[in-house]
Amino acid sequence: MYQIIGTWKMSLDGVREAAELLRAGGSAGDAVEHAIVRVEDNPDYSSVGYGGLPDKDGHVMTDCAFMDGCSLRAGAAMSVENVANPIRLARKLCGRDTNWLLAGRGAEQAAVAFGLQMKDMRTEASMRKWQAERASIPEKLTAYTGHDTVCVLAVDDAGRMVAGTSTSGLFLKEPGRVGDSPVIGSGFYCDARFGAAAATGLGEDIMRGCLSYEIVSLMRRGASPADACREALSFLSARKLELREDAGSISVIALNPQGETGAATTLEIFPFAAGGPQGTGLLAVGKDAPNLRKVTEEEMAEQP
Ligand code: SD4
Repeated sequence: MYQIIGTWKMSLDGVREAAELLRAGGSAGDAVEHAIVRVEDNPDYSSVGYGGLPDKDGHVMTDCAFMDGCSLRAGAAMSVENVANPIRLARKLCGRDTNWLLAGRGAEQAAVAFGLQMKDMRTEASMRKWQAERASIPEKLTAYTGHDTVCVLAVDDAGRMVAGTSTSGLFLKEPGRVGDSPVIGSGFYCDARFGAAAATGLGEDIMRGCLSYEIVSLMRRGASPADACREALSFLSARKLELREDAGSISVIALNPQGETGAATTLEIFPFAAGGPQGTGLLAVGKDAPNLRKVTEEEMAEQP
């Protein structure tokens, strides 16, 4: 049974349209690409794609990934500038035997060779914010509030399963800084036999727990997507607390071949969009409310 989920309220419109594609017999890959492109193209979302917030030097540098769970192949790119839709680049790279994870100039050259649209990803608003805040960069950079990386997982009626991610990373990050989103096993993982998972939040912390692989591995051993998300995240949080660190800002989502979904978070509330034969809507979990629930109209209005 087809199903698609995407992180944060910002993915809701794209997930709704992508669910329609899946209902009409479209592939999981097309659905994931469609849902992510919708967020990348929207300049109101300052953590992804066009209008993303720049690094310390004023460059909008994006990271992205696409993984096909049937072939276990992935494509990903990091520190990429001026590629209009990074997810399309990741998808084009997926399927190669070698050279499927590219960085910087090489990734941009590949995008041009694939004939992908190139575009200045800076907007007046993103540059205004950079101008205003670049003189006072906080010592400890934090994840965005209420929105972050767009991660989309989908399974279609033919059993194909795909994971995709796209982000412009931390605002005011050091040039060359890369988070979890293009790193296989950390920001995303997908094996069509067992399930798919992806993460959003502070990449430096997510990578320390290789969270997405861990979640898929728990599903391989029989856990439901919800239990796998909770177990993997609470293990990392507990480990960080043991090390006298806070639990950090991390949220994860998962999907299994039966179309069951799950999520877990260290935040008060983590909303995500879900679309399937029953319709599309916004669900949420919270650190103290781990069971999946529908987001109320009131909460919906408060989400960026
Ligand atoms: C990263 N998880 O680069 C991504 C997105 C982000 O605050 O900006 N997090 O770490």
